[in-house]
Amino acid sequence: MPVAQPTPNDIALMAGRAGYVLKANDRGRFTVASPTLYPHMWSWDAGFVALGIATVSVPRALDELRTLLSGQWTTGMIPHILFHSPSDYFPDPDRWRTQVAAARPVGVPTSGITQPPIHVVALSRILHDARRKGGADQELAEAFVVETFPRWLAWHRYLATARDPQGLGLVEIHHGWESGMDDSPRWDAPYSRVVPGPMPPFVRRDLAHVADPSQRPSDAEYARYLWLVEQKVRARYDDAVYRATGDFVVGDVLVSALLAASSDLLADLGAELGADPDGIEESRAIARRFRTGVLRSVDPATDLARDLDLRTGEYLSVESAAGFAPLVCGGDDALLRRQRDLLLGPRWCGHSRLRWPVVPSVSPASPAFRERTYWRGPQWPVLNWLMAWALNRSGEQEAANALRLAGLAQLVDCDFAEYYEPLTGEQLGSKDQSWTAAIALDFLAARRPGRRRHVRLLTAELPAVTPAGPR
Ligand code: 9WN
Repeated sequence: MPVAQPTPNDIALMAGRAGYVLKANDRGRFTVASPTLYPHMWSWDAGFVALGIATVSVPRALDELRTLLSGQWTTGMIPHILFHSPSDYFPDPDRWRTQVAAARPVGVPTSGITQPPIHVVALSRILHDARRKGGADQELAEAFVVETFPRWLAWHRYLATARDPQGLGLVEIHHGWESGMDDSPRWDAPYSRVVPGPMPPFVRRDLAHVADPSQRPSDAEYARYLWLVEQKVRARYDDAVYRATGDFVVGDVLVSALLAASSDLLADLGAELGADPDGIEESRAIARRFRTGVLRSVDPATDLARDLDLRTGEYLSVESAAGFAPLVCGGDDALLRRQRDLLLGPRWCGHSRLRWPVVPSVSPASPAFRERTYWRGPQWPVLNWLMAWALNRSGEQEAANALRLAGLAQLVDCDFAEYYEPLTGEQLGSKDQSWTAAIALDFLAARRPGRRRHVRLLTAELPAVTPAGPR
């Protein structure tokens, strides 16, 4: 079904409203993931937020990443939440009890687990914007890359060593939250072996912020999530101790693909700006190893990458969007073309029942598909952005643009929901979600190699509109 194009008025409104959402969620030097449900700084949200803000302000985008780095542990780990002030979000710092870990940062309470390494992807987008603008923005961004190169490398090195001690080329996650896709069916088999033991009682607070509890993970799932937190605390957040004692240890293909892509980019940025040659070589080696791990996991029967349950040694075959990890890390052109066709075809974005031809979190043709439940089927605009970014980077501009146009059409209501019901287009979860607004800004300001238009026209007929006022 052809996508109805937003009108010029829609586009101007969307740009203005997206900027307004990000401004309203701005807390000075960081942005809350959403005003109600997620009133803190989340790690991968911050990456998307920073690249969206960069379309408006390069210095503010860099501040976002600098604030995130203030939470980095001495192991190199970037934690998944930085808690700058008290709130009703649960689990809170009292539950994470990261004071048991010697590696925690001083100055800001954090959680004790990770999220996907999108940050250097964001940094490269910010640098691109800064160079297009030139002058002080360019100087600032280049100096930031040089200054923070060792910090990003330490983050990637942490994932490549503490989280892949056997050198499998797959980053090991210790909690579904580390994948960013909390209740994805990817994790059903490993979670079925997580049996909560004795732990302090808890009251969920997320349900107070959504209209319908069925959009969120169930209570049984939450008990498992909190049990894994308990196991991390008992291991004092030591990865080797957790590996020996914890219930959930899985090699995640999308995290691995992002590590490979981010490491490629970090090496390129470092080479351009004169970073330490050993660091550049280390980065390239990380990229090679994790690209190999991802490609090795591909199921020849489906052409999708598979997570590896490291407790059982079994690959996990689920038709989730993470299966497109090879698009993100590249390395096999023939597979890339097959994945492109699969993604745009009838099992995925081209499925006849979809309201918008936008990447769903799980294939609507899969028995695991649930159209209203969190990461079990709904469309997450950031995931669509990621696939569009990956296609674009691989030279698949037409396919990338198809996802981009459909993604913009989906957001035309300007509510910037956390996720969308894929069959009806209904908004689900939180409204005014920062990363959704951020990727809208980025989509509106789509880049062309070597230059960047103020707004890439949705159709050749539409006039150009600058997303955040005149430059
Ligand atoms: C737990 C903030 C985060 C996203 C995740 C998304 C959701 C948290 C939650 O919200 O996770 O980290 O409480 O459900 O699954 O991807 O980063 O937007």
